[in-house]
Amino acid sequence: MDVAAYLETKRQLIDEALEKVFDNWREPPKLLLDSMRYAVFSGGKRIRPILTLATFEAINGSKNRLWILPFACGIELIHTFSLINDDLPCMDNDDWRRGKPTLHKVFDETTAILAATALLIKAYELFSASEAPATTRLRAIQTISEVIGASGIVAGQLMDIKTNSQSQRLNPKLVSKIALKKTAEFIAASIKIGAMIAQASEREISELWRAGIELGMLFQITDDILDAKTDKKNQPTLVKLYGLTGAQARAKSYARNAKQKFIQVGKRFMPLVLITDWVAKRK
Ligand code: GRG
Repeated sequence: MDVAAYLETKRQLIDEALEKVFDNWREPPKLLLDSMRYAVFSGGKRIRPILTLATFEAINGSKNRLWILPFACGIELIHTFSLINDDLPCMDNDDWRRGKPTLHKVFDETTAILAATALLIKAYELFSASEAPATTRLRAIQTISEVIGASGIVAGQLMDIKTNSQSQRLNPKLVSKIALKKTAEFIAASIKIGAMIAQASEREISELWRAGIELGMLFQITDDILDAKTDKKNQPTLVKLYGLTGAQARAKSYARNAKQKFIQVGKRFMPLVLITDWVAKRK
């Protein structure tokens, strides 16, 4: 399988579904619509919804897409919500994202905050409207809420920001926990949601979660390695903690563990193994 072609096909599928979400959105003010569109269609890799779709299809094939696409789209909208917030002056204060000016720079902070909020709420509307059986749908919504809430991404962001502003020595446990909470659990949840909606067994769901955590840590450490050359911020990254060579060694080990775990769950999860390789090698 050509993984680059696979990712491109899935990215297009997600983009078409996201376009439909915007086309069917009933009459938001033009300013909100323009700002949400700017944030959502600005060149994201769509890795989280692709993982959701890839996991679902590994179990279920291409039938019942209307069960999973609302979850895949909602997950991307939540990711976009987090990036808009992350870039705000009161958070990371970034002027650029994906080589383009950040949302609050093109519009303003008020519009950016409102656009992000509307995207988060839309995600929950989409989840509720999935055609998956109600019990499964509710369990999936509970999972995503746990991962993004006060014990998840929000916690990771707070730890990150508060660690930035203190000039203390980096604490390995804390830096790893920030990566786990800000990034790895959301990646693992994107996979878990695909498995849950496909009605995988409890054993498969928990094994895929564990493999997803390894992939999520690989994703963050690779991000830190790629950012290391340009990073001028006082952020507690895994590269600052382990050094470049140490981080590269850890990346290899996360990739090995993730692939081993995906293969152990079953051969049908081979696309997730190939995506792991792609994440490890991305430039
Ligand atoms: C409740 C979701 C939520 C957020 C509120 C602002 C905030 C708290 C959290 C910030 C989380 C954050 C920005 C984590 C960084 C994760 C990360 C590695 C982002 C880059 O992901 P890519 O490479 O981005 O998938 P693209 O550009 O491809 O979409």
